[in-house]
Parts: sequence; C-alpha cells; structure tokens
Amino acid sequence: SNIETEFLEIDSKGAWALLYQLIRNESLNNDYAALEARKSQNKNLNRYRDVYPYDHSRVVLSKGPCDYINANLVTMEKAHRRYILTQGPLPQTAGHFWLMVWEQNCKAVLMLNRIIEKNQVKCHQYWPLGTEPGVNDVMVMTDFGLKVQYISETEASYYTTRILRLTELESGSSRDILHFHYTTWPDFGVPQSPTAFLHFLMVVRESGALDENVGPPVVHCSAGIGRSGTFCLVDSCLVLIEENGIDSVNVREILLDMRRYRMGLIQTPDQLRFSYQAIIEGAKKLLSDTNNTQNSFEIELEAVTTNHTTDYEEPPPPLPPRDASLVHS
Ligand code: PTR
Ligand code: PTR
Ligand code: PTR
Repeated sequence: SNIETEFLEIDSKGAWALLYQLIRNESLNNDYAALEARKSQNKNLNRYRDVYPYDHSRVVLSKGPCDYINANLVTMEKAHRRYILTQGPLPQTAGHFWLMVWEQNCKAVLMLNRIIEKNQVKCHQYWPLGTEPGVNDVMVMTDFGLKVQYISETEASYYTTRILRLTELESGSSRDILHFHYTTWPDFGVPQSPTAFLHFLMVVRESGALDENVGPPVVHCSAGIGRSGTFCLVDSCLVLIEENGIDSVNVREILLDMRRYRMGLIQTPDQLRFSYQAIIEGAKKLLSDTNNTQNSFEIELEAVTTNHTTDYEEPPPPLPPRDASLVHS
C-alpha cells in the first residue's frame, strides 16, 4: 500500500525527524488565537506554560465558577469522530474536568499517562482510588455540584479499566463513566508495540465510547498533545481506511488537520513513526476481517482480576511480547 511504501521509504532514508519537522513547520500556519488561556484569572488553570487551547475549538464550560478549561474539541468530520483532548487535571482543575465530562455527556475518559512519571507528578489523582469498600471511594466537588464514586476496576497487563459513577448532586441523576487507563506509555515515548496499542484501541472502540451517538471521549495525557495526539491520529486513520481503503489515507494531511484544533499533536519523530506502524498493522487486521461482524483482535481480557490497586508508583506490570513483524529498534 501507499502508507507502507511511504513508511519503508522514510525508514530507509532515516527521515522521520525530517518529516516530523516538516509537519511542525506547516503547523506554524495555525496561528490561531489562544487568548482565554492567557487571561490572568486562567493562567494557573494551565499545567504547562507552552500548551494552550486555541479559542476557536476550546471546550467552554457552561455551569462552573468560570468557563475555562485547557481542552479542545477535535472534529474529524470525514471519519465521523470527535475527541476532546485535554491536559491531565491539576488539583485546582479536577472539578472543571468532571464538569466537562458531565456537560459534554462523555461516556469515557481515556488516560494515556501515569500519575507519576520520571519521579514527577504529571497529573492530579482526579478520581477516587477505592482502596477499600467505603474508604476513599468518593470525591465530592461542592463548587461544581458533582461527585465521583469508585465502582470497580479491571486490570489487564498494560491497561486498567474502571467504572466511575458521576452524580449531579442537585438532581441526583448519575452516569457511569468508563475510565480506560493505558499505564505503560512513557511521555515522549511510544507504546511497547503496535499490537498492544491496537488491542487497547479495540477495547475502547467495543465499549461504544467513540460512537457518534454519545458525547465525545475525553482523551488526556499530561499535556494532552503527544500521546493523546498519537491515539486520535491512529484511530481516525483506521476509520477512514475501513471506509475507503488503505490508499485513501494521507496520514500527514490528517495530522495537519487535527493540529488545526489543538496545538502540538504528536511530540516526537518516534511517535510519528509509531503512528504509521500502528495504522499499517491495524489496517491489515481490520481489512482481513471485513466479513466478520466482530474484529479478530481477540478481546480476551487477560488477567481479569478485580484488583484494587493502591500504589501508583509501582513499576508497570510486565510488557506483552513485542510484535515480531514490525519491531522497531
Ligand atoms: N522506545 C522505547 C520502546 O519502544 O521500548 C520506549 C520508550 C521511548 C521509553 C521513549 C522511554 C522513552 O523516553 P523517556 O526516557 O522520555 O521516557
Ligand atoms: N513543556 C512541557 C514539556 O515539554 O515537558 C510540555 C509537555 C509535557 C508536552 C508533556 C508534551 C508532553 O507529553 P504528553 O502530551 O504526551 O503528555
Ligand atoms: N514542550 C513542548 C515544547 O515546548 O517544545 C510544547 C509544545 C511543543 C507545544 C510544540 C506545541 C508545539 O507545537 P508544534 O509541535 O506544532 O511545534
């Protein structure tokens, strides 16, 4: 296919850094305003000084103490996908985060980072851990009229799935929010293998959280650009490939398009290379499988244990075997 030919060519020329730089340069045309983020009352609501949401696509809160959150709605119309990309919540923005999930009617939160990375807190512990029944299992956000309750947790080898119950205090109505937590993807790094990542993607897809009839999924990492951008690029490209065939997709153009909604999506040449790998491998699996109603990713839940993890500083569990066909150095 075109993508595979392009991939091999870039590999043989060792040109990933060059291609990545070209994409960054082209993104310089996106000089959209991000004025809300810089307002004095909003400054401390941003985790990083250099990662701001463009005003034109930012998610506006309607009910909270302020309407600002560092989040963008990324709309990929041709792929019938919308994603909310956001930074890992700060202690002072956890309420804004849950208000966004409530107001946007999101079915799932996709978390691609760990709370602590390289010995630094990269994200606030914004959901209750539920370490024991009745202890630590609820977080109340009085200012936002919401509470979050831990319901259950299922650990697989490199990701964890949780159910969290979000309740609007005033009305008493509640929704169960799925929390898909990829626990083994280092910042400025890539997942262990395309296979592991694709498995995670298929589990998320099967849940219906990416479907058009529910609110957009909230996708976050620490800054909400590197890993989150990689996830959304691969997912959208695979949707387009399933619909129109592998040769219909220009990965660069789609990434450039996404970068019009949120800055900095994909943060390293290696993340770009990984995206191509995952798209190529995913396309092969999905297209070989068009006659089946269910895809063949064998959504067997490995190690289905209801394990109440308490220590998030523990090293990640053992990695799944590397993919033999598309290993990268
Ligand atoms: N490239 C490694 C692999 O595929 O196994 C994963 C990796 C990548 C790990 C980057 C760490 C990385 O960077 P950092 O030191 O910034 O976490
Ligand atoms: N200024 C920060 C830095 O370079 O460390 C911004 C930043 C942090 C950018 C993390 C990207 C990051 O990765 P991710 O978006 O995958 O969390
Ligand atoms: N930590 C990053 C940096 O300062 O390099 C943050 C960042 C980087 C934010 C790039 C946006 C970026 O946009 P682009 O990838 O289009 O240059």
